[in-house]
Amino acid sequence: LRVRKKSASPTSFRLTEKFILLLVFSGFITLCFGAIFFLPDSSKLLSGVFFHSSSVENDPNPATQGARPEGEGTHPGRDASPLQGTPSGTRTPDPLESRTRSNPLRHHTPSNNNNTIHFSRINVLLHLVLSFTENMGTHSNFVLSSTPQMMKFAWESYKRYAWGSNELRPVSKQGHSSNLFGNIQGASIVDALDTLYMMEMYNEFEDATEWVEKNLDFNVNGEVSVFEVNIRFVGGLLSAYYLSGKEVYRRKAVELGEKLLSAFKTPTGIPWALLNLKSGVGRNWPWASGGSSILAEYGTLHLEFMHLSKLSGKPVFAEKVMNIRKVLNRLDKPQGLYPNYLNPNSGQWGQHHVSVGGLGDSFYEYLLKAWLMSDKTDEEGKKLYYEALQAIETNLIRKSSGGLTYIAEWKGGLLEHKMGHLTCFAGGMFALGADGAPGDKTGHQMELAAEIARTCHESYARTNLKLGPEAFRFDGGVEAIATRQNEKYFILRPEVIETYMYMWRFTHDPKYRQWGWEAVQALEQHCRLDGGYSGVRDVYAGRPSHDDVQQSFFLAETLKYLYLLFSDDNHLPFEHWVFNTEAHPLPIIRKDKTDKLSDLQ
Ligand code: DMJ
Repeated sequence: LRVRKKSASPTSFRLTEKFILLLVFSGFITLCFGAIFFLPDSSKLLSGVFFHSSSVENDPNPATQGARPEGEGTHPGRDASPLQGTPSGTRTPDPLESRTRSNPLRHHTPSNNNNTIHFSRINVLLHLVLSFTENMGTHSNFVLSSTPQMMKFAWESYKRYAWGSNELRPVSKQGHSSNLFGNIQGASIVDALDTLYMMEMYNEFEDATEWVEKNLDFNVNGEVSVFEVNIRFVGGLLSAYYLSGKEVYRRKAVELGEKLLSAFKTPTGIPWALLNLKSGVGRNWPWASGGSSILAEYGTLHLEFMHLSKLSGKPVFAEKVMNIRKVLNRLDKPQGLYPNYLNPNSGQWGQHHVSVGGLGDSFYEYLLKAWLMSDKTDEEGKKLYYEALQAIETNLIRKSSGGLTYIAEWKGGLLEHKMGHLTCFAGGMFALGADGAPGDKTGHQMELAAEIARTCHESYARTNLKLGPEAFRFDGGVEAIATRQNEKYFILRPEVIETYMYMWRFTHDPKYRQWGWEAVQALEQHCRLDGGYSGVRDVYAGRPSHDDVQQSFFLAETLKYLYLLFSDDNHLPFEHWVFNTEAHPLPIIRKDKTDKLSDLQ
């Protein structure tokens, strides 16, 4: 002991040790002086990162306090401008270029700088040191569970155990493929591309690009869901193209789109649900009301197909989806509602079941977004959306005795007082559409949106695991609770977080970030396993039983919407982008670009 004590004494330092100490000390002093003299510009940035301005102080969300900037990856460079090669050949400024390179969990943007506090250089330095040490300790849990960290873990787990398969089985640590994708592989890779890019995980994005170049193959003998392949693969490829400018993504998207065209070979042009990519033979789900096509499937092609026409210069894609509109316009709508089933041979409705959740949901979403994506030139899309919304409000939206607003399901005029997790996306949709609502209804639609968000939050809050059930009911004495065993599961779905994200963007009410943070904690606690993230079988159980699937939409949507919930508003701003139903951002097609597409609209 004595010997050690002696050797540690400063008086006993040897010359070389003294020299090293001097070097370190003088390095530190130089750093401080450098920072003091070069801080004017960075002080703004640092004040956003390390200090809480007034609005941050009001925010109770632990997620938003004391965040440190994520290490930035290396930008992979662009082959070309994301919007080059359009039919009109004019370059539209890349909306992404204008965004801040910000930490997803940082509140303040240059545009929010009114309330940025300007500190003296010395103060900035002092706070920098203090915040750094503070963050090292108290916020380590938070830093670990922040969204990019979650994405990194989900991605690396998939890469380690299931690379090239469609999805990951995180318990059995192997690949998984549902029958939705036929023999197409790599759903998680394509679905994750834009999330990786947005989170500046450029090395991972490059790995994914290499896989797409070498392995993504649509010449497969297998039957795919036209809807699923469109929203995940076509949507994912289009967004990857618009974000990165890499030609391979444009080429692959158009190649797949061309294959999907065979699905439209029906007497009415309403596409089949299923298609064999090799033979080009289509059919419908055997369970769907006498061979009907499904509203949410044939009604969720519009955004992607308009972009395919734009990027390929071929009007055929836009023609196919505009024809779907024509068929629908000719039909009578019971009470103004759109039934979930439509026979592609006869052009007549099947069973009169109506839903804003499964089987109906994204049809309504795409009416609104078709209008927004057309730079508000698609007046028909707008009219159809607001008319449909009116019919939904009259016939499906109800308030429980406990004061929770919900959207019921309609079966031939009778209401089933059940709301699906899928239906929870509608809060975000109502908020997104509120601004354009006719007849002074903006405020009303925002209220409706907020009420749906609250109800969906309650469906999470009333469970043991604090994750939402697949469906919850408002009958038999319960409110926002699943009563049937087969409705108690949670498969990492995004819709509730999607609504929080839209509500946050439009209201800046901190409760939406607080609710998002609750979801992050529940996901980390109950869904994160050694081998990735898994869904759970019963959200009311004391302990989670895992379903062993990391859904590709967890990477495409759930984590992306979480990231955007905690990002600056100018990160993929709504003035420039719309999200397809799988959360793949597509740029708005500007009306000043007169091309074939505008004619078709
Ligand atoms: C996603 O594939 C899409 O959001 C789709 O519109 C509905 N279902 C899943 C996620 O729950």
